[in-house]
Amino acid sequence: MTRRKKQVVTEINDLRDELGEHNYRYHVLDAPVISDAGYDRMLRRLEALERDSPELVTPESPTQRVGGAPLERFETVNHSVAMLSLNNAFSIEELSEFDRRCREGTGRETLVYSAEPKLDGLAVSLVYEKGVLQRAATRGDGHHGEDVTLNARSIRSVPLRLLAPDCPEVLEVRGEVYMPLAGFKVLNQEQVKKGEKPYVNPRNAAAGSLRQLDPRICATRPLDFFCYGIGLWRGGELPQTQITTLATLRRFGLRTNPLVRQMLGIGQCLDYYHEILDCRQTLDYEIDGVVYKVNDLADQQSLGAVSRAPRWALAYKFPAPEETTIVHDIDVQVGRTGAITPVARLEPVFVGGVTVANATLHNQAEIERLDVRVGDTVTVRRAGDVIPEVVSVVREKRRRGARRFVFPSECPVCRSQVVVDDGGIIQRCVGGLYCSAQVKESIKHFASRRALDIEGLGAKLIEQLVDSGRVCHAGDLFTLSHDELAAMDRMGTKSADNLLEALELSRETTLARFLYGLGIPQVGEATAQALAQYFSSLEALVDASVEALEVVPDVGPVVASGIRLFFEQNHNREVIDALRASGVVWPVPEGSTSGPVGPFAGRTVVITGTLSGMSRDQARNWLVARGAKVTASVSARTDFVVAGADPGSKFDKALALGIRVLDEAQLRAMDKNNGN
Ligand code: JCF
Repeated sequence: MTRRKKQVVTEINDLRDELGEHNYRYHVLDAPVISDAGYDRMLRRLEALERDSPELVTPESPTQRVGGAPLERFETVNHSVAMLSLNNAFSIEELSEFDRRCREGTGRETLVYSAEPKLDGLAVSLVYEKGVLQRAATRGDGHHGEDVTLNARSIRSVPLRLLAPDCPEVLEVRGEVYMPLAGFKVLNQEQVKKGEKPYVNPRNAAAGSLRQLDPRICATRPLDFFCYGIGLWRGGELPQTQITTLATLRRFGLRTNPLVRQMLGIGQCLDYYHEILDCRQTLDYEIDGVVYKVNDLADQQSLGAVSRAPRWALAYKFPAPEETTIVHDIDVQVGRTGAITPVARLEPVFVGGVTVANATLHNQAEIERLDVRVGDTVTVRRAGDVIPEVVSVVREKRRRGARRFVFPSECPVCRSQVVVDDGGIIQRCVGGLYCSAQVKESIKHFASRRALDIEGLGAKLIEQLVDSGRVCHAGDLFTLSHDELAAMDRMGTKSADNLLEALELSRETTLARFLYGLGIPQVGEATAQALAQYFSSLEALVDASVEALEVVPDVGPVVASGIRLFFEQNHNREVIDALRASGVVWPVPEGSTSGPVGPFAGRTVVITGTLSGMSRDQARNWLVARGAKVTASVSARTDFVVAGADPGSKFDKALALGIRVLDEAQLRAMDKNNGN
């Protein structure tokens, strides 16, 4: 290398280090030591040097934040450690209950918690290898998210390269991408100026920006990032508490929320909640509560997680915002299980960041309790992702002529009788599959994302298919022809093609998804998962006695009888038979799957090569007994591959797809570590 070139290399490296340092000072420490203009000058100098020596450009150079051609779609990525969401609490009672469970679970008299504001943004995972950002992904369903690397790279507070030389070999950081309020205002002004629709709230704006396929558009959006924890940590020593984890991440150059505090006991947690509630208006971002976490990571491990949320963390939500508006009408909706819900049709009102035109009145008893009448002025409340509800009537504003609502004695859709159910609370149509409203709702549920995930089968199409008599139950979906679909309203050859392809794809499912999709009363996702794990086949489940069902975790006598009753109905069995006859399949694990939901619950695993400690069959049974699904081939849905000696093409495929590969020792370590 010439002396000149050496000088260039040195200057480039120095500039990158300095720019990295200033970026850190600006975004993480909030204590810049140079002006924006000074920063820009250095960046332009670096750009000039790189232009003259393009061979010296690296992806993590500060000049490389924005780039790449627009994508056609986002690739799917697997989260090798599931990205969990948080359980919510809305009252002191629920908060104390959380504390009690955590103390009981850990055997400690008083617990240390971390506390932080709960941002209203989007959870994102960032993977760093040897300190360099490799991948950014959205949470998605917790197991599979979308690859948004190019967009995340344009967020200035996301470091392309970590600062500390002692960062682990592989580090997966988790945090929240959000849009600061000031930036949100400016963005919406620009949207309006361009004749485009403004975003409803900062959360939607952040989500809409991160989901832009053209990285240059996302780069113009004012996004920011706070990290709140780690997913994967390979190599080096793991921090021992949540607080030290955040301090360590901050040292690595990642942005953490300056309002994070350590709390001793639930009393201090409650004080913190009030402090944050009081200073909420002064923050430059939207929050909807505070998050508490058991501070000790070993305690977190021993508490574990239930279905989609950890037992060691809690979001204590702020009271939901309320507004007043007018009830123009009250009518009823018939749900999937026949439950008839009265709904207030409102003068549209902006509450909790969205416009609300309908609010639930829950049931007849609630209408009586509120004494709500058509024409009344009412208070409505919208809590985050919860359905808006009518809270109270403003009695002073009641006008003469306000009309009482008469609850229908027959189903407004199928004219079947309405009976009172569930301890006299819920009104239910007894029409069952005779009621087209129930049929439509159950098909919507069957096709939904967490069930069979049939893309493109929307509510409008389902309505047409049922109303025309062509589809009477989910099993009929798979008998639809191209011409039949293309002839429906708002459909054409192309959308018919797409839907047929989606139907084809959805046929290969899992037993858990299938069971969830059937809409058995009281069987949600977690219970469906537990049932699928316990019973090796659908046949075994269909024939299971109430006693056998009650052995499954979280299945009590009521749920067990509900499941039994469901499978005793001939029409339900017919639908199941029709579905199986039309080729709906799922992988059947070999050997027994009986046993508790294990450390590998929900993971899809592939085995390749010769293992030393156990045979392939033993390994398969070992994994299945711990809750894993063992499949034969590697796909985007594979969570990890276990590789022994002389691995085959599955190994290469895993590498090509970026899927994690474990050896036996790592597998056993993961088992000990409860799947992490
Ligand atoms: O601020 C948040 N929205 C937030 C979400 C903060 C956290 O500490 C979280 C979270 C989701 C999951 N922690 C987990 C485990």
